[in-house]
Amino acid sequence: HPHVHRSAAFARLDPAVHLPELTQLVGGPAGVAPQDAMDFHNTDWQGRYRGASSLALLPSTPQQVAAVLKYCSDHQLAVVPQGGNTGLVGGSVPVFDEIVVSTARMNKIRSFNAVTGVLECDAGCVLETLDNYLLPRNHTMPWDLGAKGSCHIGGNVATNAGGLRLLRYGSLHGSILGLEVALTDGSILDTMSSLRKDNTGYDLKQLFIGSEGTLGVITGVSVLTAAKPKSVHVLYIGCESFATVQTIFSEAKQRLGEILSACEFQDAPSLNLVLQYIPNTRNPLSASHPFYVLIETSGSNETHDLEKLDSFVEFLYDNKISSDAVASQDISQVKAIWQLRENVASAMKRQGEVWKYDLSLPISQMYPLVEELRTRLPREPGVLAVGYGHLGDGNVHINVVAPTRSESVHNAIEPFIYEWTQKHRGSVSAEHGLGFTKAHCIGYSKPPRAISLMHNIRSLFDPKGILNPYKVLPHD
Ligand code: FAD
Ligand code: 2HG
Ligand code: ZN
Repeated sequence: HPHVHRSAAFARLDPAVHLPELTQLVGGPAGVAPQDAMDFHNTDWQGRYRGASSLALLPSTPQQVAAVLKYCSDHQLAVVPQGGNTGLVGGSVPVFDEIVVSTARMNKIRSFNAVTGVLECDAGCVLETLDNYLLPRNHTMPWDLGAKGSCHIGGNVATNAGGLRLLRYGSLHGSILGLEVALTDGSILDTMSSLRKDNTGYDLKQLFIGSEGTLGVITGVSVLTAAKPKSVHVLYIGCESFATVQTIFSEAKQRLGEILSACEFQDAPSLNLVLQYIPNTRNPLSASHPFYVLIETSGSNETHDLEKLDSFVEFLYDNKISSDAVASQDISQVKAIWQLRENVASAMKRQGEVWKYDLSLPISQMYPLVEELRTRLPREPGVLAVGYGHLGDGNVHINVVAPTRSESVHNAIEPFIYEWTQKHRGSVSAEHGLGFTKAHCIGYSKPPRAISLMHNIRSLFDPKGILNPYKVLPHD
């Protein structure tokens, strides 16, 4: 990391002194990850960052987490909170020798109320495991993402993950009813609650949603789950232009109304990479198109939903908005179509080195940016830009891939892409957070006064600055 130096403020782990004491705080050797697991804990999902930590702790209770944080704070040892380690901005792995504190062993469901839909669980529960628990109980998680098989609910909260259901259920700021958080002073902040309404003072839990491990370690989560929809359908639509993509979104809102539950888009190069790298995928349409829109409907009455969907497709055909659309016929086709969109990130990774941008922009500006970016990129074999994302949420993912990490590609993209986003009053991180990759980019989306208040809040919760150093906020 040429632009970051290890802070001299931090102590180095002394295996003779710190290790036995920390091992005791996590209840013995079972609370310490084996050495052969350190490669996993040190390396991010993209394989872009590799830390040099020699210790990952696996506490099994909130009390253990709090004790570890107090010990590390007292001994000036830096810490990285880690969930499923699927984050995309280098926030979940050590930059240098920080101690990893993982939620992997805190994975119990605490309670579920089938009347209110409130689920309380440990922070280390895997998102998909929670959904599989809820489905037979006629409920579902109010968010979903491609990383569901590995990401932890604590990590989702810490990143304020967006994902594929935000259009329907809103952000985690609404779905999370309470949190339990271990703090660096050794205390546990208990705001676990099943109340939807509670205006008693400042809503402190909101601060931890999207705090990316800089304010405390989330150990417990209370979430308002959703009723499981009885009828779910997916429509995959081929489009000839990005103007058509926008028309489809606005018509879908009008014509599908309350059953519209997701609206995603992807361009042809992003679909082609999925078809190339992900086994058992195929384009379900009769031809290739420059753009594809994925629409999901979720409702409670199959006949009613199908009637609406059919007439929506008819509308698209009659008005020559698209001439090529396919609707899922059963739940396996729903999944197969979602795979085409969910697997873009995995397919990109197999193609080469990837630069990722996760922008909120006015919808009309999303694709013009991709096109302008393409004109700037070096005309070299294997250099490619793709655009896709959460159309309905105003969130575009722009990924550039090249055969190797290259200065000329990097300089063609940055700072251009950030300046462009700032000019259009967008956000340089819509849903992935700032982490390590984008800690220096916050100024493109937030004014100096906001950033200085964030520094103040951070030092209130973490006066020694041990939590996820070098991440989220600019540092010297
Ligand atoms: P980690 O990666 O382990 O950590 C992420 C950050 O949170 C780090 O800064 C870490 O320090 C902190 N953290 C983790 N756990 C805690 C805790 N208990 N307390 C305090 N801090 C903690 N994101 C989206 O928003 N939408 C998507 O659609 C989406 N799709 C994805 C698809 C794929 C294939 C992948 C690989 C990632 C995707 N992501 C998406 C990125 C997303 O941020 C993560 O997948 C997820 O929210 C992180 O959860 P995690 O448990 O893996 O956290
Ligand atoms: C998605 O929506 C994820 O597929 C990943 O947020 C986006 O990898 C990316 O850029
Ligand atoms: Zn996304």
